Amino acid sequence: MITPLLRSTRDNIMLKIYGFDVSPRALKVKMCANVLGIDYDDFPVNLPAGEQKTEEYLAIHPAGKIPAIEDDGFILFESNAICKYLCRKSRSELYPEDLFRQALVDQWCDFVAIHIDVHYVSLLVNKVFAEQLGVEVDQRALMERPLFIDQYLTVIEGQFDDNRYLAGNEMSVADISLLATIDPSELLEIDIASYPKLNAWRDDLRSRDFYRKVHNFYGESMMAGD
Ligand SMILES: N[C@@H](CCC(=O)N[C@@H](CS)C(=O)NCC(=O)O)C(=O)O
Repeated sequence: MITPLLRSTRDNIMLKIYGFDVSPRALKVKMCANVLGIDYDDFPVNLPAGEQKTEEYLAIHPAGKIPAIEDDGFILFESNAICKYLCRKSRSELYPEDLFRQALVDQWCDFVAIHIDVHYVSLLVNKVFAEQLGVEVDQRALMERPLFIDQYLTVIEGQFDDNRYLAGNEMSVADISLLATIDPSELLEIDIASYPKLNAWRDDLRSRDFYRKVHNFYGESMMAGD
């Protein structure tokens, strides 16, 4: 059954997040709202049921993708753009105003999106959700994606040699982006422990409230595998 969209369950909440629980990109937006202390209404869009392609949802995202937000009537999509918007709205240093620091945060957000996120999502689709989504398993993706992931997680591991966080010694929205992107690692049999500095950074962030609040699907899977 299609969930009714555009109807808030709580009238006093301005921010609506359209997402899907197993989407790392949607979890990223929720983690970001949590860090910033922004209350939101969760609007699940059922991807396997095709809810993202309904006329009602296409009015929010013309390509029928999640996540998207509606903030007091302002509609925005693309998870990184949403997180940066929420940070700027909250005047948070998670997206610093300083020209150089902001450029580095942008650099790492783009790096994660272009070189890591796409490979994780392809693995997620092919290894876990192909049947549910009714798509044929791409065997080449199953072979190649882990190699790309290793190549680029090795770069991230090197970045933690001299930095506590991804874009320097202060936590930024780039950390939230990476944390959400690699959230399904256990499910995908990607051994984060083989990147010790990345692993320690991840353990630290996963112990925090903003993460634990969205820690449901993957969390349960990870615990089952622990
Ligand atoms: N670059 C976008 C990716 C959005 C995206 O592709 N979302 C996927 C789920 S993670 C989706 O909505 N897929 C549904 C479809 O393509 O029908 C972002 O970061 O927000």
